[in-house]
Amino acid sequence: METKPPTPRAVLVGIQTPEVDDVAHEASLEELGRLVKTLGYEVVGTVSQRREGTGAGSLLGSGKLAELAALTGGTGVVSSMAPPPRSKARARFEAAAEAAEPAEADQDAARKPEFVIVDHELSPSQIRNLERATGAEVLDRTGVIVEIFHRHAKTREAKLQVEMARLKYVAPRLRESSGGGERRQGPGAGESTLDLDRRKIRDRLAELKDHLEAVQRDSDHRRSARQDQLRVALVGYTNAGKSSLMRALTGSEVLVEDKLFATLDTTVRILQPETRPRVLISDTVGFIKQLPHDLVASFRSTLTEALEASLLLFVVDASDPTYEAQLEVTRGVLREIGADAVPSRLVLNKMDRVDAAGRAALIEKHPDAILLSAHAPEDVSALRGTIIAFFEAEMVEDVLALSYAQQGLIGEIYNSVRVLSEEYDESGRVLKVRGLPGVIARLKRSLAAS
Ligand SMILES: Nc1nc2c(ncn2[C@@H]2O[C@H](COP(=O)(O)OP(=O)(O)OP(=O)(O)O)[C@@H](O)[C@H]2O)c(=O)[nH]1
Ligand SMILES: [Mg+2]
Repeated sequence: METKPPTPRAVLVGIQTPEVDDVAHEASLEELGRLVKTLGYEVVGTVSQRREGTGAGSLLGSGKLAELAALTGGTGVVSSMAPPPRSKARARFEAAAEAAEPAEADQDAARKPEFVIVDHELSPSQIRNLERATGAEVLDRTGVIVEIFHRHAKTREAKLQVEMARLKYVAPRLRESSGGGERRQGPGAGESTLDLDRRKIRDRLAELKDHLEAVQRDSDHRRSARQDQLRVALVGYTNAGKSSLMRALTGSEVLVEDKLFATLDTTVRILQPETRPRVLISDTVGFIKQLPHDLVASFRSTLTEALEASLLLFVVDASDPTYEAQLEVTRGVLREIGADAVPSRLVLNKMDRVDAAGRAALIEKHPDAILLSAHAPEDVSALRGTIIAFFEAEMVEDVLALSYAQQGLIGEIYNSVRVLSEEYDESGRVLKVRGLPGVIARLKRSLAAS
């Protein structure tokens, strides 16, 4: 008989520190819930507490900790005994997942959550303490995001990058497996199993780094081939609708999903209907608050794509009450990598979900923004017009002279600038062209050199 392993259950935990207001706190937990669902877990409860900070050894006060432990079936106390005890719920869950036995319906309803998911970055000892008190497995926000990236990575580059970020996340959180500080015999003698695991991780990281560099040399090559083209990058918070716009603008079949981090790889497509010169649109990985630093750094190809674009479209889900905070996260990450010098336009998406009063308020707050819905063809075609007008305004007219020996360059010229007229004289062809100044300068250089 076909049986599915039971859906893991999770309790969310959030601390509301004094600088965080109620709306932001709620939104953050809601977003964590969506991240957890993206992982395929079911959220069965939330425990939240106001505290001065998130640094306490067991994160929560003892009363709240007991409340959480009551949900997960743990003891509620942080005993100093290693390893952390497993709750009956978690043991049953693991046994069921292994045997893939159908869980009885009533037993399933009574199943306690096997995961505690905390909306903050935790230290390894906080994770250990919470696991001891709850008997559940504890993941923090970073752990969840790293896990999602791990599952969604498709291309070789993304996979390598995510494995590196994951190892960097895991390494400091490794704990002694049962048997504690036992010493090994033979090669590596004198190292504890923990040291050995850490050494393996270091070796693996070095290996990954080499692979990654090779893959990136390749993609740098492809990118530099696109260097002089008219390029637009769609950037923004996860789930804002970047891939939907990409699809609508380019007629491509990129993945659109109501999931966080549906896109992990940069894709580049031509704006349709095609223009001359043509415009390339790139879709990029979404951002999220507290995006782990290693992951930001590792998404080099996305970020480079943004840095090298002539125009950034900041896509925002305007129907989300926290859209401004989301926009700030996006701006912050791009500022960090120096992409704030690239010209940009704000695109307020999902306007079909915003009422008239909301629309008026958005216009007042962001008078220069483009308001649209990625699902409305007339909006998308207006955006296409805006993109074309942007490049049109940057373009200049100039004259290129080709000798008869240089006719081989004609294809490249037609691809990178618009040819307004062609004339022939005794020395060759004279083209009147319109294009970006940088592109024309490069064409002149290659004509002079050939
Ligand atoms: N109502 C409405 N929904 C939209 C609009 N644009 C996108 N969506 C929906 O929003 C969800 C996310 O869209 P995506 O295009 O995958 O978002 P993304 O920005 O690429 O997300 P990531 O790849 O996760 O960063 C999907 O369910 C889309 O159908 C819109 O204009 N209106
Ligand atoms: Mg996407």
